[in-house]
Amino acid sequence: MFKKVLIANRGEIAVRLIRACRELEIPTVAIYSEADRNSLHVRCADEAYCVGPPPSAQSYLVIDKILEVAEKTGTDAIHPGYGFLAENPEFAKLCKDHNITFVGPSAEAIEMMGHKTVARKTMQNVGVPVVPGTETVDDDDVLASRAKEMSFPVMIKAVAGGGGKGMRIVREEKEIKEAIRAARSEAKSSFGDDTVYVEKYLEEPRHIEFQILADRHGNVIHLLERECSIQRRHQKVIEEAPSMALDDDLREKMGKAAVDAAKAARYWSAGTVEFLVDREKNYYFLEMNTRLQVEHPVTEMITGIDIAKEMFKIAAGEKLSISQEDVKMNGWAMECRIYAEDPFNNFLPSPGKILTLREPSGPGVRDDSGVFAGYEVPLHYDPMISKLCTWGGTRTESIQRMKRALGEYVIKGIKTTIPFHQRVMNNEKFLAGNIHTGFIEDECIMETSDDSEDLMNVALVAAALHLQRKSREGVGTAGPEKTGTDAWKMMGRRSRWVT
Ligand code: MV4
Repeated sequence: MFKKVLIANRGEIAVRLIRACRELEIPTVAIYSEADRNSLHVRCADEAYCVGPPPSAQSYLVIDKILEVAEKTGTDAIHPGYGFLAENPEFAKLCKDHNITFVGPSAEAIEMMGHKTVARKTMQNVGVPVVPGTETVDDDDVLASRAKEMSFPVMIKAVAGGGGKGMRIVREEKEIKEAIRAARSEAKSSFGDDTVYVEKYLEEPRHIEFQILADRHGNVIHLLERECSIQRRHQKVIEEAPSMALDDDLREKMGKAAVDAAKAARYWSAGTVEFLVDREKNYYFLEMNTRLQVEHPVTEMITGIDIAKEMFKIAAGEKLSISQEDVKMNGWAMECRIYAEDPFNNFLPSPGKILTLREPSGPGVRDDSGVFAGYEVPLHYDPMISKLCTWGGTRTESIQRMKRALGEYVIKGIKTTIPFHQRVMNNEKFLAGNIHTGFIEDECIMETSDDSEDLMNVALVAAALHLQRKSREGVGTAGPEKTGTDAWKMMGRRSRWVT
């Protein structure tokens, strides 16, 4: 096993990984920015080093600085968590060059899955269904005519994309040219690559993903599915496992497809294969996330497998100790992501000092938190402060426990999304399991404010966040995982708010 592990991340996921290391009896090194000097992950780690000023581009994303800390502390492995450098193939390669184990997949697997059409082709070659679509086409006129042949609606996607950027839905022929131009331009500025292709657009799909574990000896298993259809502006907000949409037959088929996908990529480590599932229960490969995901706890709760610990064991060269037959589905788990945002004011970020904190506990409750009473939530990063998860023998019990736990949760000093979750937990369609990726927009869970002063605040924070993001999302570095507020998107997408 490793002598010492550096956690190249912050917040709740850094704390989660330090806990895994403590159980494995591996000493840990934390890194932090000047804004995170007093944060929980710094307190939990055995050692901690400052790597720069608050902006991520000057701290959590500075590879040289992180490797320098690793070398001076005698670290032999680095876990990147999610976001930041987790899906940066260059970082994975540089770790290897420095004789430090990257606790994740190979640089080659990250790179391949980061390119949408290359990933699609790899899946097609092994018989995993993908959404009908084109290859990359450089000429706008040729791409437009391919789209017409496919029939509308279609979706234009950036090959370097992910999480909704560089994507455009096109419903009519007359919109196609402009949409291609817009998608290319957004892709160019976000990813430094304006290559796009076209897919058939699926209406109201479910987003179902399979957790996989693979060792460095070619063994691959899946740990069942998670239902991630409850999203707001491409950020997941509630996840559950298993999914109401799958029966045993479909679960087995999709699980096998996920394992085939990982094998085709010569994948090792923990990873997630995402699918879209349509109303007719057809499933299509969407993308593969080559990292530990935010929502991994719900899978841990229904399988009893500690995914974070497994990642370290796999990285150290151990063979998987579990076979597919050992993976048993037990009960039902839910996750509510708690953000420091004001749900009554367009989910405006609500940084500030936490004055009072009482975290829920009791039967079936797990709260993976990155905060404590007296902590000041900084404005520089993703505002997710904790992940409240509940387990129950049935979906109903899991929801009852979630309602109970949300009611127990006391956070004073900042606004949080707890009231939003309480509404979803009482929504009839949610309770019936009748959900899809447009659920939140369709159900109007929160009334939005029309007060002009509120709107001005939204616009100001949006502008500040936009500048901050622009400065940190350097070309070629994977951006933070999509857990943060996308307030800046309101400027473009909800014209009503900026009129
Ligand atoms: C789609 C789609 C419908 N049809 N592709 C959004 C994020 C990116 N990873 C892929 N996304 C989508 N791709 C086709 N051909 C609908 C979405 C989508 C979505 C997917 C997963 C979760 C939430 C979503 C919300 C809106 C759109």
